Amino acid sequence: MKKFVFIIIAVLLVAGTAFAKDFEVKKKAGDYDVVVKIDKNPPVVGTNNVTAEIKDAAGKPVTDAKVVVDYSMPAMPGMPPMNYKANAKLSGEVYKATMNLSMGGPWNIAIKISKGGKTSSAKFNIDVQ
Ligand SMILES: [Cu+2]
Repeated sequence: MKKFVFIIIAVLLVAGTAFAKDFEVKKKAGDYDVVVKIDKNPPVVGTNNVTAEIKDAAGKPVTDAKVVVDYSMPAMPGMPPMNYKANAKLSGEVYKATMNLSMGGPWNIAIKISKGGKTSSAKFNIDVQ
């Protein structure tokens, strides 16, 4: 019985850690590999901190690009489309930005990476709670 209780607690701890993990998505943006993390999982109404790790085709971190987080919600009945931009700042080898999501529901995210006159985007969707 004691052993059984121990196993249950262990399972709950592992599950709790899994839920506490950042939202993470890996995407291609042109030749870049981008790993995006959001500190809320699922993302929430209000402040969400985003980090983007960008690597070039050779696997080298890209630290000299201009990175913008574009987040938008399509039009809904009685609500016009919403579109916001946040400039990301380099911190070490990752880019950081803050999104302020004004309502729950589906949002489209585009991480726009500009370098050498060329812009590539990593796009994905989130379901905001
Ligand atoms: Cu809406």
